[in-house]
Amino acid sequence: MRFPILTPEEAASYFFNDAKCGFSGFTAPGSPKVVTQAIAAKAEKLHAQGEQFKINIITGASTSDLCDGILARANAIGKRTPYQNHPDLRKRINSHDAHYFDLHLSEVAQKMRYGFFGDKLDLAIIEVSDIQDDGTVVVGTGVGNVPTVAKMADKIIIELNEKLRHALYGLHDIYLPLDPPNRGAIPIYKPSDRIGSPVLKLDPDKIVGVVMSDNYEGVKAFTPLDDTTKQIGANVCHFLISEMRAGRIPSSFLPLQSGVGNVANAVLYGLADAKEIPPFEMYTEVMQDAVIDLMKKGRCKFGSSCSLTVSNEVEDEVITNIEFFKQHLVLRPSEISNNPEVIRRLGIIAMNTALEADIFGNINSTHVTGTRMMNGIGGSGDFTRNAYIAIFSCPSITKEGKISNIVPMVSHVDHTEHSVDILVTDQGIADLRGLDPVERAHTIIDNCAHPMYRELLRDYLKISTRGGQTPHTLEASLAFHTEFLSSGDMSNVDWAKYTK
Ligand code: 0RQ
Repeated sequence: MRFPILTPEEAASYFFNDAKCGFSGFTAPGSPKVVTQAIAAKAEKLHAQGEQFKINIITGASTSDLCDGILARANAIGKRTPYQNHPDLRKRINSHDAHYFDLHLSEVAQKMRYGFFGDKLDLAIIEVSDIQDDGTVVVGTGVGNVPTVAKMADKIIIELNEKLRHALYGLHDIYLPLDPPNRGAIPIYKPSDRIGSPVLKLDPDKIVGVVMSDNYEGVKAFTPLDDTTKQIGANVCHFLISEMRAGRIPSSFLPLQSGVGNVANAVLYGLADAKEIPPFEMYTEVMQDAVIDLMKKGRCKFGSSCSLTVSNEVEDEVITNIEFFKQHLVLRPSEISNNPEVIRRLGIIAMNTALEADIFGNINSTHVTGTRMMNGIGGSGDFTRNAYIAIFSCPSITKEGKISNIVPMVSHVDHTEHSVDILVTDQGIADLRGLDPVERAHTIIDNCAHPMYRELLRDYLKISTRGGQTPHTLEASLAFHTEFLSSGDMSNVDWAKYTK
């Protein structure tokens, strides 16, 4: 190999305080795993000597414990964007040790190129499964913003993943759109269309060295499905079937997008048994374990994604049978997997998860009780705003009923009522299309709220008598949340306090 082999410590020596860094990958797959451990150790050593050392990181999405986790524990992250989901980074963000700005994932690469976050990156770490002497690489199992990161970085450090070596050629479709005013159409007309290259050409002069790695991605296995998540999955499938019967979804079906988390995984498992739904395609950003299962069963014909966000066990199975999976999936950069133009054209059915929804259909996916960052908006906005049908799901109650996921007013808004078509909980389905705010409120309370909260929510509407199109009593609109913060149980709310 033309490039020097570096130890992780040698690679880490290039990183300096306040460096602007771009990392490959999207969720754990494709993100750096080895150099990051050495950077964390370097940070701890420097901090012990009283020196400042934090780096600023742009990724594709969340990473893994070997990246966000270890760097957060070392307090080595200055600024971070976009999506994250690691508990230790979450703590740093909520205590302001790490600054975090949360962006729609489709926009990160272009905003970098437009110079919105500075005119260059100092350093990039890019995981690859193969590299040639001219700098041509086959990237890993998560693409993210890698074409743009490679373009903008002064220096590139490669992590060559032995575990994936010689396996992935042909899995990716790498495409970098031109920036305005020169951008043309992105010519994807079906999820399986390929418009770019299976490889990415890096500037060999920027590559300072290669660090070897041999880890799978370490995606956590999902919590086993429980009755609530199974019921949400069944309700989403029931809705999709009824739309097909009504002719609003063609009998050949439309491509599906599915978000992250336990609820999204349960919805996908529900599709395995929904035999009335024909074998379908996905145009999405993450492929979870459930999709691989659906592919093996012939239920999912083809998947376009940015990442193979599967557990180590499933990743092993994919790599062992990689020729089969290359026929059934393609991995793209996030600005293409999440591209609004393509999502609108293909007629995607978007299925994402809410932390809470309000009775008018506004969605909070990111902030617990309005202040504490959970993960981030991820790609949910890219898909929701451009979908053929935008579906959100969540349980009706959380923490044994001390939290109602249906509230009078969300404590933070990620997706407004204007973008949300369907709300699904374990209780049922609220079809919000064509409804005014009051009609929406009754539909959501009757179909999605848990029975223990329905009367409280109806009473909220009754006390909201000031008029206006959207009935609210502003003093009481966040009373579910303030009650939870004071007594630990939203159901203790007493509207009488607000009507005197
Ligand atoms: O907490 O872990 O302490 O039990 O939140 O809740 O029900 O397990 O939900 O794993 O499906 O995640 C919205 C966070 C849901 C995720 C969110 C508590 C609950 C539990 C998790 P515990 P569940 P899931 C594509 C699209 C935004 C990004 C996105 C997400 C924990 O789906 O991050 O969609 N979405 N991207 O107890 C307080 C409430 C709560 C609550 C749940 N109302 N108040 N706590 N919890 N509701 C992917 C990418 O973009 C990469």
